[in-house]
Amino acid sequence: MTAPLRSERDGALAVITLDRTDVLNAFDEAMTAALAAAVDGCARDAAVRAVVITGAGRAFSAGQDLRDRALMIEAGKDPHLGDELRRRYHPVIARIREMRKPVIAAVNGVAAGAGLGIAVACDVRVASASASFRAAWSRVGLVPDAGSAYFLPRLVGWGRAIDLMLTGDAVAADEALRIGLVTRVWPDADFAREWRAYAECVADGATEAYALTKEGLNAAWERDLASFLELESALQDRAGRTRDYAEGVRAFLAKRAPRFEGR
Ligand code: T3D
Repeated sequence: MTAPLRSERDGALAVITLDRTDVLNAFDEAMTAALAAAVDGCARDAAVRAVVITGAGRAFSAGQDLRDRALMIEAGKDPHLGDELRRRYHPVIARIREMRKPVIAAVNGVAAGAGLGIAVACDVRVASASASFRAAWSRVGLVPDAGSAYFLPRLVGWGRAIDLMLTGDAVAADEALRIGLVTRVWPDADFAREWRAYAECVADGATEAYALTKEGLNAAWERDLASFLELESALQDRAGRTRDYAEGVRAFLAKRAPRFEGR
């Protein structure tokens, strides 16, 4: 049996490539387990300072493998989808959000259903010109899952999110850029080179400050202003004690590029 994904290290950058191309990288049991393990491995490996999730072939991911679900339905089994989410998808979402390093979704093609859910849980989304995004759940009679109803309205606004969720219409890359669903779009031919250059730049950054940035952004969604400002002070206290801060200030005054170590 071939592995459902590849996990590779290139210096400080880890790249996880979803790889079930015959089903547009749809998630089966093995692939969600492998993704959770790969994300965990990146979180634990101190040498990794940024993570990219992308897809092999022409898709990022078409979401849950519906062939598996068809088998369950035909067999008359209760699919217990809530349990499936708790067991297979939610740990991946939580690990991406809790990871103390930036996670970039390099969306190379269609991202549908839980594939969209994984993409919107990442810190940054960049897309190839032929990528598209589809809140596919309504078309198979499900509710948006894999955290998408939490993240999508925060990225594109409530009105547009519910429109996408009700219709399941595809959003093309240029439209995704316009509405803030992605932040960069590159031509297909340049995509792999461009996302790698972008991600390497992030991997060379002040990793500990990025971790604290994520902590602040995660908390900002839930806190009132007063408690957020208190948290911000605590985070900046910690950032101010890093070697990277000292290096950043020295580099600025010496008029040179900083050499961050990530701590
Ligand atoms: O169940 C739970 O655990 C709960 C969690 C649910 C999370 C979810 O993700 S639910 C939503 C599941 N995903 C979808 O509903 C999307 C289904 N796919 C599509 O709508 C279309 O395939 C796309 C819009 C993504 C792409 O369309 P297109 O025309 O470019 O490609 P295609 O011809 O439809 O697909 C190519 C092949 O991939 C095809 O197989 P074949 O005919 O060549 O043998 C197709 O069946 C297969 N494929 C695509 N998506 C899935 C899939 N096979 C299994 N599962 C899929 N999700």
